[in-house]
Amino acid sequence: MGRSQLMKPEFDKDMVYLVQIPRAGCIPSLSPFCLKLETWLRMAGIRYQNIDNKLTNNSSKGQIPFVELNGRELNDTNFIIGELTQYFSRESMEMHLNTEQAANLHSYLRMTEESLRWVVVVERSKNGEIFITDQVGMGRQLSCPKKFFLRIIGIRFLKRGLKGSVQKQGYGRFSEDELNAVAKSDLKALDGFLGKKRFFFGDRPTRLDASVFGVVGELLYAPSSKDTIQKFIQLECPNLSGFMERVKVDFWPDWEEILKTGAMNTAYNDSLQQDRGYSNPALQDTTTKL
Ligand SMILES: N[C@@H](CCC(=O)N[C@@H](CS)C(=O)NCC(=O)O)C(=O)O
Repeated sequence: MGRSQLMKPEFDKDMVYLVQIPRAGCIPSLSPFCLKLETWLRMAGIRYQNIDNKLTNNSSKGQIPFVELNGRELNDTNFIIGELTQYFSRESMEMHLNTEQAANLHSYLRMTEESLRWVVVVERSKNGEIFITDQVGMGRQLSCPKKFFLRIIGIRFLKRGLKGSVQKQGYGRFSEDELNAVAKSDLKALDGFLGKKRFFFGDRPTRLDASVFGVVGELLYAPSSKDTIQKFIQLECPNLSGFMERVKVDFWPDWEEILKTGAMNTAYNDSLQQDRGYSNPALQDTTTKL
C-alpha cells in the first residue's frame, strides 16, 4: 500500500531517512534491497537515520525500502542511489570507471537484482515463516497483536503472494536442481568477475558492491530450507565469500549489536553525522565539502 503522508514530517535538513522493515535476528534486514541501500549509504558516508516501517508503511510505489530527503520521497534503490549521488556529490564513487567497466557494472547489477534476487524470493515463498520468528526473524520487533495476526493469517498471504510472483517471473516453476543451477551460475559469475580484487572495480566500492552484498547476504546469512547454496558460496566461491566478510567488517562494525538488540540506529549512524566517508579514501575529499 502506498502512502500520501511523510514518515518524517519534521525532518532535519539533508538527513536521509531510510524507511525499511524491522531488524531481524540473523541479518540486519531480511530484505535484500534494504540491506543493499543501507550498505550503499555506509559506503558513501552519507548521514542517514533508519525508520522502522513496522511492516506497514511502503513507498508510494508500494515497495520498501524508500527514502525521505528534505520532505521528499525517493523510491526504488537504483533511482535513490542516482539522486543521492547527485545531491551529495558522490560521483567520485563511480567516476573512475571506464566505458567497459560501467557496462559490466550495469550487467552484473541486473544479473544480481533480476536473476539471483529471485532465488531469494523462491526460498522465502517456501520458508517465509522465518520472517516472524524471534530467533532469526523480526518477531522480537513486532507488537504482540501484529505478531499474532502474522502468525495466524499474514504469513499465509505473504507466502501466497510470493509464490504468485515467482510463478509469474518463472523461477518458481523450476525444480530444486534447476533453481540451484541458476543460483550457482550467477554466483560463479560474480566470484569470477570479482577475482582477487577488494571490491568489484578495485579498491573503491560502487553500487554493485552494495547490491551484491544485499542479495548474496540473504543467501549466506539467513537460514534457508536447505543449505546447498550457502555451502556453495562458502566452499566454491572463495572470492565472493571473502568479499562478504570484508564488507561486513568494513561497513557493518555494528552487525552483531544490531542482531542482538534489534536497534534500527546505532553509534555508527552518529559517526556518519560527522560526514566521514567510512573506509573509503576516494570519498574523503567530497565528504569534507558537505
Ligand atoms: N526495484 C526495487 C525492488 C524493491 C523490492 O522488490 N522490495 C521488496 C522487498 S525486498 C518489496 O517491497 N516487495 C513487496 C512488493 O513488491 O509488493 C528497488 O530496487 O527498490
